[in-house]
Amino acid sequence: MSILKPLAAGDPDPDETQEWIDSIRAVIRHDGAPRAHYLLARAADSTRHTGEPPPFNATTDYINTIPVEHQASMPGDAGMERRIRAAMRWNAAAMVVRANRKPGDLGGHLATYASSATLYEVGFNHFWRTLGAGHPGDLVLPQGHASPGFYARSFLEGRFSEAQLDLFRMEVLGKGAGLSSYPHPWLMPEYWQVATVSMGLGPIQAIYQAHFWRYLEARGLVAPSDRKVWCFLGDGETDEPESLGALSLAGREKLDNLIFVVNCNLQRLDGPVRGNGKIIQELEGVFRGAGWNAIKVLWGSRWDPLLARDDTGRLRQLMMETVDGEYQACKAFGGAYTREHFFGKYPETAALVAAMSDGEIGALDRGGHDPHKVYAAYHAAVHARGMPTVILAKTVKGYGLGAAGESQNPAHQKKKLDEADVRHFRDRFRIPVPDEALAGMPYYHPGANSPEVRYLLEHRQALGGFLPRRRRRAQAMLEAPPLELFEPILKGSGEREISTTMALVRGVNLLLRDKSIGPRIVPVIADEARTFGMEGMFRQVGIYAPEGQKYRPQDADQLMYYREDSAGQVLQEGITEAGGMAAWIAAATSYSVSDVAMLPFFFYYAMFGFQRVGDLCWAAADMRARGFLIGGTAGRTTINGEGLQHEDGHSHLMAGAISSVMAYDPTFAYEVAVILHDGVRRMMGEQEDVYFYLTVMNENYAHPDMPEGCVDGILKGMYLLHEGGREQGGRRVQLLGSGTILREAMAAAELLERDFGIVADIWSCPSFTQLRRDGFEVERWNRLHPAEPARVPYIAGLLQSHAGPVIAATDYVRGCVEQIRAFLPEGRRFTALGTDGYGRSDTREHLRDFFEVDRRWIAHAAIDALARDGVLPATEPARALALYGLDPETPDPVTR
Ligand SMILES: Cc1ncc(C[n+]2csc(CCOP(=O)(O)OP(=O)(O)O)c2C)c(N)n1
Ligand SMILES: [Mg+2]
Repeated sequence: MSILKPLAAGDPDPDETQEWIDSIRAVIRHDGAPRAHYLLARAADSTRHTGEPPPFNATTDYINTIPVEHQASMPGDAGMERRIRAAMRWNAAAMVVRANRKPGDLGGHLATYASSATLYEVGFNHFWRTLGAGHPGDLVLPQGHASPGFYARSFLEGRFSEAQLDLFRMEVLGKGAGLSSYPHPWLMPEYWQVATVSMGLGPIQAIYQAHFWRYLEARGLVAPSDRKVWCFLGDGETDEPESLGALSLAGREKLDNLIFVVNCNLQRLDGPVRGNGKIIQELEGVFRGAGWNAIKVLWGSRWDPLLARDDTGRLRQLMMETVDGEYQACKAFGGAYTREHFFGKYPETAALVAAMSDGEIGALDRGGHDPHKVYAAYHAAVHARGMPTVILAKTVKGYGLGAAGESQNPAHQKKKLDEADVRHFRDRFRIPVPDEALAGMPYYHPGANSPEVRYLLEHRQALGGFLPRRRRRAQAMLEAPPLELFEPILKGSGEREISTTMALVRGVNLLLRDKSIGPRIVPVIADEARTFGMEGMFRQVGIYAPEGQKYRPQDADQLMYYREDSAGQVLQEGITEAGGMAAWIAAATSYSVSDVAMLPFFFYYAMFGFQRVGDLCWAAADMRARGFLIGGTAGRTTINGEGLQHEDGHSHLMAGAISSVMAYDPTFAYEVAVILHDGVRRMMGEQEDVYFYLTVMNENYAHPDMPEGCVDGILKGMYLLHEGGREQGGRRVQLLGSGTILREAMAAAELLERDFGIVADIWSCPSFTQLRRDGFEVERWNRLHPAEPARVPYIAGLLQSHAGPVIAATDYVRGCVEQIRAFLPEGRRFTALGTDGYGRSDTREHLRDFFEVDRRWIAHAAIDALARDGVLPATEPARALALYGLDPETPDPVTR
């Protein structure tokens, strides 16, 4: 038990220290470790009252957390696993090296998987269960750039051919058989389950997956199980705020279905992660502080005898005081260097290795490369109860690459090996590739019937089958409700003035009552429910709280009190859009990950969606997420008092950049109903891999009944809302709008008629994005089919029979309506109005004047267009400016 011996250095009275340790050991022997912990905690407490800083330390010695005598021993054949691992290392490297010998600079990574092969292989052989008949499956989130290792395993398993390995990063040439650079369910929909390569998104998603699984269990939607989320991340990756930002949720909710494995190779892309410090100690403190079970796997088994002989405590002292930059140098320069610069620092430590050769010193492996140590840590992790576990595994970046990259600063970007490097690699891992074949770095497969492959397959069979494997559709088909379900919002509001936000919340409430879809709805909120008028849901369906409600809420006597419930349906994630989005993704991919299709609605405030968490929005699409994102109280002039950094004038451009996002900006309640219905139909009924984005606003006005025959147009993005009468002398214009600004266009039509005798047709355009998509599709088809009759873009078809210039205005930047310019009927004049520039606070009226999107500016733009077309005398625009009080010298809003 040398680890309990006191460190001599800095200890003024080692004997006294030893006495204390002996008595604690006696307590452990007689009453168990929990009692010993209790006594120590009370003793430490009593020191806090002395005025000295608290003595408690969140970190422990720089040695393995699990002592040798408590290590679970690894079943199976360690020699066999070593040979299999070697083959995977080789093939993973061969894939990258071969790819980079082809023209095209395909890139790829050697060093990351080289450092983490053991971490993955112990999981594959002994722990990770596949989704399938007997088990709901563990979910493994790999480090994205370790993907060659996954492909290498699948190759040995017979899932991929050599030809496919040669299509690594050649997905175009591969025509569906190529292997994607990183985990991408969009590109390999039956293989990868998650998209993780954007640093930080894996960890935060993992936490919310584990959280969401508990939610599904608590709500009785899945049976409780022992399935786990395993998330691999790099030590450099922990710099990302998303990586560590949600740790406290996992600690607070005691998510013992969650295991993080941090591959601590001490390096990131450019160099050391913490050259002057110790990343593992830093992380240990952070995770422990957040309520995690932290297991350090620092040293391989060959260190055990040295530590056992460390009677003076010098070795542990040395381990603690050596910084990561030095550890890296030891691995880069080898045994002789390590003897001199590490062990040589103290006579006691030099003596410990005096009888060892330099080769033996060099072979003192780090813990993350020792399957026995890794197994013991995983074993402890899956058996931990009441807290999530992090395994901090110390590894070597580029392990085995030797001079070509092992522990070298540029290792991350190493993707080529020359023949000498290849030979070294082959020899180190004893790969049976003959000298004469080395130059081509051929793949190595021991044969489908080899003991290695049989071993591999048997172990996977015992764990349910191959991994990764992705389910494309939930097995159970759900019936989407008919449009009539939304009857109350399809018909007009009469005199009552409501907002589209209210209409939407009403729609979600109607869905909540639907027998088939209702239980699948997941309202996700980042502390803005009251903003959207959704507080009624608190009482109605409850807020998910794993421990129920242990207090009497302040508003308990109110009808709509703050009700927390262990089976609550609302996910109130607190003020974290990243957390809300990660929870939404977990729900939106639950059809695949858990075979339970859910329909999440994430309501976020203003521009804190695509702008704030755009990378997660992208990952969601990549993962074929299905659900609704709701940009609540949106628009640059409609959330009038909020000013810059709130008012959203551009999210539709961002949403429109993601092909599987259907983005809408409705004006009327019935439009909301039609879009909602279509989303539920497509995503839940048809199980289509799309997601919907709606912006809804907080301006109250009366909503009309749904006009006949507009459903299709709403969904396509445009329909005729009001047909003007007959015009005279070509005095006709087409006014287009969306959101609340459509109502300004309607008002502009009245001004035009009254003041200038101009007739306007009014078009509601809930989605300029959809109009643009249709336009591009038609344009491309026409280009590729020159001999066939040309097709007409949807918008051009609508406007062909409606003469006059087109004026389009919304509460978003001009680029938003600009999307349709190319698809208008030939020669049609077009004016785009929008809210470009920085937001600011004022009344809606003032803001719409400022951004030049109110009825007067729209009317003036129409008159200007007609004058340019020669329909109106050239003096009319000036008359309009004067009549409507528009100052031609007012500075452009984008400059202010
Ligand atoms: C958000 C984001 N920024 C940058 C990158 C580019 N990148 C890929 S790997 C890497 C270094 C990773 O270092 P570490 O997390 O320590 O992983 P290791 O390869 O050392 O295991 C970087 C910067 C990325 N993938 N995602
Ligand atoms: Mg690293």
